[in-house]
Amino acid sequence: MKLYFKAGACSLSPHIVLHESGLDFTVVSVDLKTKRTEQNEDFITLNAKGKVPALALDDGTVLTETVAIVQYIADRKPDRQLLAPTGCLTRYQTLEWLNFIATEIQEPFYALFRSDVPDEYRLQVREQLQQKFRWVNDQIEGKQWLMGLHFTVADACLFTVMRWAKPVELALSGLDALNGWYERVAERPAVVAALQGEGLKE
Ligand SMILES: N[C@@H](CCC(=O)N[C@@H](CS)C(=O)NCC(=O)O)C(=O)O
Repeated sequence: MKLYFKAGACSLSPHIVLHESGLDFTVVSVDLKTKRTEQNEDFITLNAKGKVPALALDDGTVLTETVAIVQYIADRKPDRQLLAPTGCLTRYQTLEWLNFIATEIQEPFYALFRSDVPDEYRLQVREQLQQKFRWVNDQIEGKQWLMGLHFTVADACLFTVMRWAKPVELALSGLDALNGWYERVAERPAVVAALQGEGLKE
């Protein structure tokens, strides 16, 4: 399997999950401006949406969309308990988190990275994101991971988008449960390996 990524982007989520899974994979970085890979391939021919992450499977199939990719990887290695089996309520509760993170946190965040967004809208997004992170903080209170005892794909995805708070100076101070959880995630060997693989950590 080959993961197409951009350092620190949403592709970090499947990158973490791949390391957690123990599956064999390689990574290829993509220049999102030129849409060319580090091997000078035309990324658009691989993923017409022009976005990372994209996961090229060994048979040539290309899977896109973070939420789909992390589930696919987790299901390839059920023993790692990154996602509960089909039919288990906890699976759907983890998917509830994945959808919330993708639609309520990841998508709105993009407005804060764009220069063509009116300041008023940007301010509104910042306040809404802070409110959502406060809600997440309350959910994590007293738990080791989002789903309790097991680190899941949802932790990988939340960690990835929470990393974006720093570059846009979104204050998350005082959210002790959330910040404690973030530190625990950051210490996981798979997370350290993914960050190193993207040149984000020595
Ligand atoms: N819905 C997609 C969104 C992917 C996405 O927006 N990726 C960003 C990086 S985080 C990207 O590649 N942007 C490049 C562009 O919009 O041209 C997912 O969750 O995988």
